[in-house]
Amino acid sequence: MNRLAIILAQFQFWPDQGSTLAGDVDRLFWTLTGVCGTILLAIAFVIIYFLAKYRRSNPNVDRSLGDKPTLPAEATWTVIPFFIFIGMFIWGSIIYFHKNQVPREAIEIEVIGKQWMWKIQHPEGKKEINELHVPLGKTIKLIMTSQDVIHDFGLPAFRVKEDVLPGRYTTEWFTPTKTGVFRIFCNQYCGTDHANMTGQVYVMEPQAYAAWLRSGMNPTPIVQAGGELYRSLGCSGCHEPNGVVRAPSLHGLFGHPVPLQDGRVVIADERYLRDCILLNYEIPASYEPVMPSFAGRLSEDQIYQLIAYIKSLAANEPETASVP
Ligand code: HEC
Ligand SMILES: [Cu+2]
Repeated sequence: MNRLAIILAQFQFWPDQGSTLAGDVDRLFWTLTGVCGTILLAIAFVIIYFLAKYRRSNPNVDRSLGDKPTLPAEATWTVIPFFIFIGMFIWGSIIYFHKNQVPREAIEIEVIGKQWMWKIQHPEGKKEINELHVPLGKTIKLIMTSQDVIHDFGLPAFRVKEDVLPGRYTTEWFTPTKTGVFRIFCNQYCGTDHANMTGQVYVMEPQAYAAWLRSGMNPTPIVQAGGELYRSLGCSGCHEPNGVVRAPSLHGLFGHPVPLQDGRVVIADERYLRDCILLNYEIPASYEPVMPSFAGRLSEDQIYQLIAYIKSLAANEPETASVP
C-alpha cells in the first residue's frame, strides 16, 4: 500500500473510546455541540422567517413598533442561556480537574520528545521508540519532557494531550479500558517532519504486558540506573550521612514540603528535583548554596533516572520520615 492508502485505511471520523476519561469527554463534547447547534439553527430560522415576512414587497404586515414591554422577553433570553452555559462551564471544569489530578497509584513511564520521534522508557528499563505498550486497566502516568522544541503528546482514543516542553516535566495520565492499537500524534507543530511524529499505543492484557516487558534484552531498571549515577556523580558523597559537606538528606524528600531560604515553601515534586540538580536557584533553608550545578553534564535520561532514584528513597522510607 502506498502512504495515501494507509492514511485512508486508518481514517476514523471519531476516535475509539479507549480510556476511562473518553466517555466523559465525549458526553460533554456532544452536549456542547448539540446546544450550540440548536441555538444556531433557532437563530438562523428566526432570521430567515423575518426576512421573508417583512420583505419590502409585502404590504400586508404590521410594521409599527407596538407598545408591549420588552424587558420580560429580554430577561428570559438572557437568564436561561446564562444558566445553561455556566452549567456547561462547571461540567467542563469538573472533567478538566479530574483529568489534571494524577492518581497516586500509577505506572510511571518516561516520554522524551525530540525532532521527530518519541523515546519511551518503562520503569523496568525497557525502551521503545514511537511505540508505547501498556497493560489494560492499569493507570499510566507519563512524565514527559523534550530534548529540543515544544511537542505535544496526543492520544485521541484516550482523550488526553499535553504539551511536552524542553527544560521541564509535564504529565498526563489515562486508564485504558480496551485492548488494541491506538494512535499517538504530536499535537504541536514542531518543524518539518511534525506530521510524521506519530506512533502507536498497544494496550495489552496484563499478562501479555508482563511477558512483553521480559522479552528481549535485560535492561537496567530506571531506579537502579539512578542509584548508580547517584554514587558515580558524587551525590552520595554529600547527601548521605557523614558527607563531606552539610547537605540535606534526600531520604523521604519526595512529595514533602521544603522550606526555602527565600521564605517560600515548595513541594518536592519532579519539577523541584530537576531544578535542584540543574539550576540551583531554590536553596533549602539553613543550608549553604554549595551544591554544584549539573546542567549540561547529564542527558535527559540520566536526569530522569536520578529523580526516579530520589523518589524511590522516599517510597522506602517509613511514614514518619520528615524533611530535613
Ligand atoms: C558538593 C556537595 C554536593 C553534591 C556533589 C551534590 N549535592 Fe545536592 N545539595 C548539596 C547541598 C549543600 C544542598 C543544599 C543547598 C543547595 O541547594 O545548594 C543540596 C541540595 C540538593 C537537593 C534539594 C534537597 C532538599 O532537601 O530540598 C537535591 C534534590 C539535591 N541536592 C540532589 C543532588 C543530586 C541528584 C546530586 C548528584 C547529581 C547532588 N545533589 C550533588 C550538596 C551537594
Ligand atoms: Cu513534535
